[in-house]
Amino acid sequence: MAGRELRSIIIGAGMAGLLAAIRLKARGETDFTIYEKGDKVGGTWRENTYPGLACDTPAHSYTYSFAYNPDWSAYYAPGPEIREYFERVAREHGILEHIRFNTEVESAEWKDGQWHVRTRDGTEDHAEVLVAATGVLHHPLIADIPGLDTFERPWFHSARWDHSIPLDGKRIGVIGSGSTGVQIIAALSTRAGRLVHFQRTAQWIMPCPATKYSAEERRAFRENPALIDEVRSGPDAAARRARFQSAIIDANSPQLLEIQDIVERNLDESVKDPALKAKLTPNYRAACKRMIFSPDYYAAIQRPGVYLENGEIDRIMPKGVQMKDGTFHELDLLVMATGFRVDQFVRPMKVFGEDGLALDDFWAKGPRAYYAVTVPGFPNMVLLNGPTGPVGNFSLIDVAELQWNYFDQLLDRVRSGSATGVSPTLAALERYESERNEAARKTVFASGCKSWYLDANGIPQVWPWSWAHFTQVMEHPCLEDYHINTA
Ligand code: NA7
Repeated sequence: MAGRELRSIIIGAGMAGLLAAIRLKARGETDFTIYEKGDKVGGTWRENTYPGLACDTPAHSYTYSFAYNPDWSAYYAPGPEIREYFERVAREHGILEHIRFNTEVESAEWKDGQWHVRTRDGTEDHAEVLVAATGVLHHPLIADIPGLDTFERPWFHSARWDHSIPLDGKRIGVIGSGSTGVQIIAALSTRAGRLVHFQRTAQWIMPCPATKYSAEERRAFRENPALIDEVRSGPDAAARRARFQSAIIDANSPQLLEIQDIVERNLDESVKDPALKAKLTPNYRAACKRMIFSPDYYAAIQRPGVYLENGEIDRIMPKGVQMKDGTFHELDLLVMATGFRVDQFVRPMKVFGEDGLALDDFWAKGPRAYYAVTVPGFPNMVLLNGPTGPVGNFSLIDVAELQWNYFDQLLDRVRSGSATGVSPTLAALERYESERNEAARKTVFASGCKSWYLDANGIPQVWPWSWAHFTQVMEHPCLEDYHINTA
């Protein structure tokens, strides 16, 4: 749709922020600035540099639809390669010159039909459109374990890896058995002198191929992009997605039983020692927590010098970790692979919408957004990969692309001059939330485990319906559910 060009402010130069910028540029809107608090693009792929870092979504699916990458080295791409991909795409699309690096946004306020943004260094800027592309798994959660402040040796969170600390031959402890902890253990199992994996909760592990693409395969991908389409959405991918989404929606589905069977067999075939197998066996259903994909964790945990500690930690002492049963693990390095505070989204940034409404107040009971993208009282603001979007081994790039297409259509109202601001009605959000909460209670995520998907009341804060339903609602916004402000 033709119309006047809008100015946009994008917060964050990770996968979603770059996507918004590229999409704006593609439609000829070049009046935008990305504020990025770090010194490089890539978001989570810039912040996480731990050994073993990889994406558990197949590389060709974790790729923008408009920027295929025939050169992925493996079916599951290593983290540094993904970071380089985002750097290259940003460069090739001329986005770097729009980014203000090392500039953290402090506040954003909607006033007189504009977003007024202030950065920590005192810069003020304004625009009609605000894109919050601030990421989800972003604020490290440091386990609240007594005595951490007394530990005399190096320790850090997995997303703050200090590469100056030696690893080879050292006694290393890793707390946490999510995707991160599992990848770190697999990577360090051949390097550490002694490696202790502190596991509070066992995890189901999906076997996956450690396939590396040969030069020939990469050439074939380059010459024939249909082969990339095949990996992204061919029959195998479609079947996997269909199985997974049926399992999510219905905790009693045959598809979930099939997944359960695969993970149980994986454990059975990979671990023969009954005591170790018992420690590694979760007491909840597969896919209740985010499924872990690993080709090598079970082999790693059985290597000489690697120990699985599933006892209760009593406290951290100056030289190691003291267990409640009296065991003491002396360590040279302690890694907290303890996850992230996932309820923050755009915060700690202060955002004020119409009539000074503070997002913090609107979200007092938890982050909410209509169809996971827009918030009542906050016109022309989009949350990419915001609260209640699809999670659980779907490609967040696909999610963000669909969300952007949806929001872009809302902006057409502003571009055409028929509106100054567009935001969902409170009634629409409440209807969405009530239906979503009801459906969320029936998902596998609510089938009896703790995970970062759950809110304080134990209700999964995620998309509880099918992927097809998500793509369908993202196709066109229902304008009756929106307030259209006119000047
Ligand atoms: P996760 O998946 O949130 O995992 C965090 C892990 O840390 C998990 O095993 C937790 O055990 C453990 N944890 C947290 N606090 C403690 C304390 N106090 N004591 C012991 N263990 C603790 O984070 P990841 O970084 O692994 O993965 C995040 C996402 O990144 C992942 O889902 C993918 O999307 C990519 P718990 O299970 O709660 O008992």
